Amino acid sequence: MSLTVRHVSLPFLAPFTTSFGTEAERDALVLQFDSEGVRAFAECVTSAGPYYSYEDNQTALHVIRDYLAGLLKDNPTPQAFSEAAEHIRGHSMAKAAVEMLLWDYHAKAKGVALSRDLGPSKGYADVGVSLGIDRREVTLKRVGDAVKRGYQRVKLKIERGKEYDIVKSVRDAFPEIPLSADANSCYRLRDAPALKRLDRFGLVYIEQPLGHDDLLDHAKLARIISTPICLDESITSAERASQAFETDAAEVINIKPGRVGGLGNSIQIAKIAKKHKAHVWVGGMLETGVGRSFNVSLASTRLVDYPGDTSPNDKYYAKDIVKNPFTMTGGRIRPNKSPGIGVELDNVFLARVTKKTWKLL
Ligand code: OSB
Ligand code: MG
Repeated sequence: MSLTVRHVSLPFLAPFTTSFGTEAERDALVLQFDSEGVRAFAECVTSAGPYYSYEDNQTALHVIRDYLAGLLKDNPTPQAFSEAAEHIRGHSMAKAAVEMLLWDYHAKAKGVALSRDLGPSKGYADVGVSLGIDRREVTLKRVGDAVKRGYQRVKLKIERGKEYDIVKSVRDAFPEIPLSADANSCYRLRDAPALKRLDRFGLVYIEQPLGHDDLLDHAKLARIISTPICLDESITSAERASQAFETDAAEVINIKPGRVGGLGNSIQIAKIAKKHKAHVWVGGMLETGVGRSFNVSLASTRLVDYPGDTSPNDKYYAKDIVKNPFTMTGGRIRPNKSPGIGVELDNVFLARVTKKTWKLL
């Protein structure tokens, strides 16, 4: 049995800017687990610094090495692992990386595709695009290209004070497209008037306008604006999802398996949303082909009803670490059919982009 973690650095085709900063490359931790002749992979969604969340690559590596790796003996099921890891507070991204490693492991051991193992499947994921903050002309060009490529929804990253102009420009040029805006937590409740001005643009939702761990002020904001609220950062567990719906803080949740502790919790959150007649979609963290394959599998389950941020690999990278990147037709991506996540690693390229390797088991 062995557990290997690689720090992989892959340059983006273009830097990605959100209200919390700009990233020029994906600094990913890629996990590899070998046991009883089965080789599994997963990706931790943390990045170099603690900006989207308090977790970053260093905290994740620490938690995986010092607390989670030891729980892998006897190849536990993802559910058994999550129960064993419950006494460790927080660190959902580190836990999710190991939980997903076990989903891939057990799906491969059984010889079934992960997308089948996750429950009833649509057979495809509905795909939208997330566009980083950029100059107006660049954004308008990107939206036009996205519409031409068949994306089913366009999400614009917004920043405080500049939201009205960018959303208006895009809406004026594309009156009909399903459009959303993601603030990544850059507003406070006192900014409600600026957010209310966006109501006129008919956004399908506004994503995480307020505090990264807030529910209460989102519930207050929901009574002021007519645009539905989608929560991302604030939803770190199934309990938080229930609380968000019970308090009417959100009508939509962006599920990122990495943020909520893994695929088991993701499915639970999707079921909770269904019970509340709310909507869910699968988000992204600019993952390499490894992390992307988990997101696409989850997004193709019947429980997920809105288009997600699971663009094909070539939106992000000139070359990815997998040999079989996803392709999109008609705004849909089909999950891989071979066992587990079904990606084939390009080992030569992987070695070239690996900055450091740790043997944890
Ligand atoms: O808030 O959804 C977000 C990227 C990095 C961190 C946070 C977010 C995002 C994205 C991009 O919106 C989604 C993707 O294309 O992977
Ligand atoms: Mg978001």
